[in-house]
Amino acid sequence: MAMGTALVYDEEMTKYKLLWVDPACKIEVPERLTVSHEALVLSGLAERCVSIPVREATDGDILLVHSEEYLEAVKKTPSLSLEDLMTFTQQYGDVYFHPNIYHCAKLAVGATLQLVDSVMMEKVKNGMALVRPPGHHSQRSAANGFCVFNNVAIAACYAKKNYGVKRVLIVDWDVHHGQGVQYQFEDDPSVLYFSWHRYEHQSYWPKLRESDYDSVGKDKGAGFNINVPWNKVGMDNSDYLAAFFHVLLPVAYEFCPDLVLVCAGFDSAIGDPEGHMCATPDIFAHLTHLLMNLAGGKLCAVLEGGYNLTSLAQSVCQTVQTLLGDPCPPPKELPGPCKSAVESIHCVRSAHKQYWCCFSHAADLPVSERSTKRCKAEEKQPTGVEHTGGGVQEEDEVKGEELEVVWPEPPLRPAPPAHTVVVLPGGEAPPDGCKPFTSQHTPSPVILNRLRESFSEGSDGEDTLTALCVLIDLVEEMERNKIRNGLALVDSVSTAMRCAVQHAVTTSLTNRVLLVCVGDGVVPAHFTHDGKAILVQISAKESEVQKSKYHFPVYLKKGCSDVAGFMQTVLSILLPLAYEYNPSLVLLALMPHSGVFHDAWLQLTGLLQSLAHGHTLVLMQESEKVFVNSTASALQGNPAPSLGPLGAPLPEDMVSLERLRQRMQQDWKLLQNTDGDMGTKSTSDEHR
Ligand code: Q9C
Ligand code: ZN
Repeated sequence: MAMGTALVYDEEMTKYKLLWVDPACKIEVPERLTVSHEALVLSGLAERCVSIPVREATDGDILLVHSEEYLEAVKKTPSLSLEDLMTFTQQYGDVYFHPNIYHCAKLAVGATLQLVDSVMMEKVKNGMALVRPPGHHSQRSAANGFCVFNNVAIAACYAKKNYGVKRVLIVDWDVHHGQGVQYQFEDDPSVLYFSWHRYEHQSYWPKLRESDYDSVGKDKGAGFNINVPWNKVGMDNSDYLAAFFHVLLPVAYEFCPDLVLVCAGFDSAIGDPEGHMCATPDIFAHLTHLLMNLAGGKLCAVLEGGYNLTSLAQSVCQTVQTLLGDPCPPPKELPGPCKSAVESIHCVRSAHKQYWCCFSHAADLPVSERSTKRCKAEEKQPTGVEHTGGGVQEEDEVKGEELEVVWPEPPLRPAPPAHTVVVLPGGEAPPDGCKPFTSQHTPSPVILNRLRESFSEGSDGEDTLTALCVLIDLVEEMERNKIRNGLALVDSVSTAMRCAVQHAVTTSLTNRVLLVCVGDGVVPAHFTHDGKAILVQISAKESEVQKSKYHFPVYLKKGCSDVAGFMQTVLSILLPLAYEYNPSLVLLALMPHSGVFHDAWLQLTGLLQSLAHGHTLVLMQESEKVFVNSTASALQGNPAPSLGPLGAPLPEDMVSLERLRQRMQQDWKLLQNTDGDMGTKSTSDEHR
């Protein structure tokens, strides 16, 4: 299995800049690259990466996307006079040329291709390329939006050509629409392009009709272009996560890419003078993590925009640190998406419901809202005034004065000294890279007594007690951040779970436990009454009733064995719930004979690692021994295998999941994906 994270960078790409006065271009400065790289070095992240040299792209590479005429024209720019450079520049929008930019643009493409090579040849697991100029706005025969060659579009073509990659997912989290990427792959079903972007009903640059949600792709590529237009500024962590849970991730899993490319622009983060959004740099840890179990972990992030140097550098570090496998910082305060974001998400889902099974039961649009552009433009309010924090109003910009936006530094993300420990019945060898866990402490008499009272019904009383003591000790070591993950093979999942959660909620350290049970079996739900624990059980038992406000039985007709229904549950119900709950510990239980598809279980295990500082305790019934090695591997951050393109979940499951989601969205705002009367209005809407 490939290991390590590549970092592709060369200082040469800082050696061009704007040589004349142009307010539209003055934010694109060499320091964008130097501060990002410097931050990686100072934080110690750079030296943990595998450093990969850049190269110059060849003409052949560039011609994968661009026309010969355009390439020849750009080739001449190094010898142009300043005046001729300015004239040459004027034929394009929001871009500038410099005598050295052609050289840098070749390095930017070459750096991206070096990254793709390292990942595809399994020299590394994943990586990031820090490049200038960016790429996603450039088109077959045009420079645009600071971009000269389309680095990521070229990379997708290159991967298809050189590595036989069948499906590429491009995630464009830059705040601008990468129209260059959209144009390149519009009719191509082998490349799925997802972009969210500041749009404001077509009033924000590049002001294109085709950036709206109803541009879904053409001909064979219909359904493979996904635009999420943000019609307000100030979108925050909740809005971004909602777009991932309710749009990108379900489609991405259904599509099943062989490679994920990220147009990693950080102008979508707080403080950016272009984006005016409010998402904090730590959100990129989560966006990255949520993509890391696709394509067997083959993920290449390539820098695009990002113009607030502080926000940019922090966001780059968050991304790289996640690629390296450090625990994600828990996202705090997720009030749910704002009304405008829900509306955009609703529109995208309905525009794509004919193309993707995961949206087959998505709500239709009210007839009056076929186009957000047409319908909303009239009722449009002055931009930004509803938002606080990130919004800088037009007048301020005219005066040339940006209000200073401040936010706390992202928290540190220390990795515990021990990564994954296992508790196996006597004599079993621990899986690769795991230490067997042995109790360091003898349990206090208080604990022993409590255990004896609650758990010694069985015949082998003392043995059970000893085993439970070990589990309790393990939970405590995880709470102390001495150990990241644990995996225990137990003779009764149900008892072990009851014991672990009871202990966790009675200690002062852990106040929120997320319990996830996969498969049928009696699971005690009484400890969920006060919200100190919440329980999600995915099973085939229809009779299961909700026992408390914090108990969520999810019924699937064929139980966990239906991969599509299982993943739909995980992505659109469990993850948003889990993120909003923000657990301090995750207990993941594999019930006997759950029937869960092995790789789907591993996907779940991997995905849950972004919560609770990465602390998951997995409890598995002894009969499920064949899952031990692979589960331990997933806990250690190794990407789960791809599931293959997913088919349709059973229609009746889709109906019941949708009903459950609608019920839950009253209390859990991150589950909202539908605007209008069927959904409840978010309480956080008023100030937006
Ligand atoms: N105030 C990238 O982020 N200027 N390009 C818009 C509106 C163009 C951004 C001016 C911004 C281009 C890669
Ligand atoms: Zn941008």
